[in-house]
Amino acid sequence: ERMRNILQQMPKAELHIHIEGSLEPELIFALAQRNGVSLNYATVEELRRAYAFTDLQSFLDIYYAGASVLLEEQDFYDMTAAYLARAHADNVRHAEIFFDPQTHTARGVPFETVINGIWRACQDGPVSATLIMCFLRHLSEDEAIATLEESLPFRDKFIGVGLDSSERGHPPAKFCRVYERARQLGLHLVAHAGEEGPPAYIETALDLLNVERIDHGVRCLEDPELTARLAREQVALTVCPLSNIKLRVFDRMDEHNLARLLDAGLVVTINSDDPAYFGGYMNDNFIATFEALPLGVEHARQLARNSFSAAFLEGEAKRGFL
Ligand code: ES4
Ligand code: ZN
Repeated sequence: ERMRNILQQMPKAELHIHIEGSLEPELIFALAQRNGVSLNYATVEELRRAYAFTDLQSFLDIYYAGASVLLEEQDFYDMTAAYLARAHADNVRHAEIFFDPQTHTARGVPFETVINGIWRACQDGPVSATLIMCFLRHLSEDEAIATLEESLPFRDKFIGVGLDSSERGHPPAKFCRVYERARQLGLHLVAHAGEEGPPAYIETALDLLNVERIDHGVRCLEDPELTARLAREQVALTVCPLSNIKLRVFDRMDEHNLARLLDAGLVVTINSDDPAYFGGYMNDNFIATFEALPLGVEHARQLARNSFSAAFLEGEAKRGFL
């Protein structure tokens, strides 16, 4: 109970949240109605019952279906405003939010509709928030490059690029050229690696893409040399405990390796990934992790400190949070 209060009240940063994954079933139905989009589910309850995932791909199929109700700039605004209000309630003081433009442009929604809606909500929101544009790794590198070019008129509205969607069979090496171009543009670089994919993907994300943080990265412990390197170079891992259970990266929370990652000296952070789909927001992730693993107040403070030190904040803003 005391621990729960500490976790809830602690100021924290969220560094791994897909905004499309914050779309709650109730908002999916409301937007479907507002936009005249038909869904394959009759009720909120029926949709929720479909959230029985067996792996990353079974989740992604439903996640892309849910996102199909987003058509107008106001829809993207409303989704983002709802997430920021929820994050604020969890004492999140800063969020670096992923968005997936290709999920929407492929359906005919203009790039500017997506980014303007999300960005405007960030400007209006109760917490500091910045945007990271993700490329869908199941699509080609040429499509990622076209997306980066399309984003250039909005260069000042996002701070970095990331890589998400189906990991297996789509290694970081596939995206060398687009990451080099993003680097030249002065963008921050992150990538999902070592969630379902092997430790080698973490290594190539660092060596070939020059990423500054690894999203997930939990499979690094299978490779002791890689683990030592991540500790030495203080590469942050944005770990998402409830996501890892729902997508069966670990069978049960008491088998999660987060405590071992911390013990190895890694810069671990706790994040929600797709909170509407995985059973909770930031504090739900902290509480579930601390209930299952041998972690105490010092670990909590370390995780909160890590979230700000790993954030892409600079100068006065960073010092203010640390
Ligand atoms: C994602 Cl958990 C996860 N992994 C990869 N891509 C994603 N997109 C949204 N959630
Ligand atoms: Zn993710």
